[in-house]
Amino acid sequence: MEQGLFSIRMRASAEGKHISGAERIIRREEIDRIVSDLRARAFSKTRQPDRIVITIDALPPGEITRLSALPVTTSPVTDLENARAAAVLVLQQAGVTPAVARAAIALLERGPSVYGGNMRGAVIMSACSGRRLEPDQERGVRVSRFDWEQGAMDRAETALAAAGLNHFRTREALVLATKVAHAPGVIAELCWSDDPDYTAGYAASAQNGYIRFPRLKSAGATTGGRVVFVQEQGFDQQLCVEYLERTPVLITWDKE
Ligand code: WAQ
Ligand code: MG
Repeated sequence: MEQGLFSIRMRASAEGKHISGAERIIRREEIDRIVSDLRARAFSKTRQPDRIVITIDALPPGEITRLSALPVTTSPVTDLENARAAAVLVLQQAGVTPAVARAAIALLERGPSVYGGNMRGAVIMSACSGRRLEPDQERGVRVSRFDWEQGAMDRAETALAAAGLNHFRTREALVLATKVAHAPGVIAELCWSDDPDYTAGYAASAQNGYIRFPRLKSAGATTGGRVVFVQEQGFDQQLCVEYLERTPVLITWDKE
């Protein structure tokens, strides 16, 4: 039994449009420091927010799920078309039909919202039929309530830096991908950023780990997102979404 952990989440927006968000799972004595970090982060983007919401919820006492961070591999493929073809192969190995993997790439390229453009959350896609299964196809499913376990972020940062991976986006994407890879019904995930300056993406699964591709989209492209592939047969949407949005998960770093 564990007590005293809090979920803290920040959302910054301007004129109703989302600018940035971040979240942590922390101890009570860390609240002041993290509120200050998140506030600084909200103001760190070029676009200044006119609204910042910071929410703090005590996590119900009880066991917290701990998962070991997925192993990270960087693909040597650096040209866009070959990287996408390699990502399709990685997803296929995890059980995604190749045509579905290609459709997911085309969807992120176009902007995955049903109205076009980016989503705040993830698409949930049947790995065999390509059918979209998320409840809201404009917003998507927002993965929440996950963080590094205390001390794990520093160890991960050191180890990833030794492999040449210094960007905070890599560390953040790895924790999210580790939570997602263990969701009920999920077999794989595909992601690349919507940030025009950040071309890296990944294909992740519990089976094959986190495979990074330094270039999964063209520089300057403003569309991106996340597609979570699920086994459609017997898929329990409510259970999966509840886990992604609400189950607190701490990620450990047990590697060198
Ligand atoms: N839950 C679900 N979907 C999310 C979440 C979340 N918590 N956060 C972001 N997304 C979706 C949303 O559609 C965004 O538009 C999209 O993902 C991209 O978000 O170097 O930086 O924060 O190994 O721009 C991947 C490669 C970087 C990192 C991903 O994503 C690496 C990245 P971004
Ligand atoms: Mg972004």
